[in-house]
Amino acid sequence: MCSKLTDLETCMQTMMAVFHKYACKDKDDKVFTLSNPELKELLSKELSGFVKGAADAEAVNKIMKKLDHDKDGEVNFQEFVVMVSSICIQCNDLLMAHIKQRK
Ligand SMILES: [Ca+2]
Ligand SMILES: [Ca+2]
Repeated sequence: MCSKLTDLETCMQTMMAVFHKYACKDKDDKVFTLSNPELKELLSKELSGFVKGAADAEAVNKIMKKLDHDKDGEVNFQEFVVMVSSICIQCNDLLMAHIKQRK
């Protein structure tokens, strides 16, 4: 990586680092994808403020089903990025609505 990263590059690097930190938690060979328990741990430790039911097993099962587009029972990086992007878009929508209300 370059020596001086921009804010957005740092953000992208962090997204990769967070994904891989949790993707290799299970003691199996699926180190590049999130299993249900890995996703649950990631959500509860990294996104509990933004995702309702991040620590709730049933809610995580629903989230897992929604994210798992290729139906392999795991969340790959592409599926993870879709989730983070969707949450980011929703947060931006809320921010814009808040700004408009204050005008
Ligand atoms: Ca894994
Ligand atoms: Ca998948």
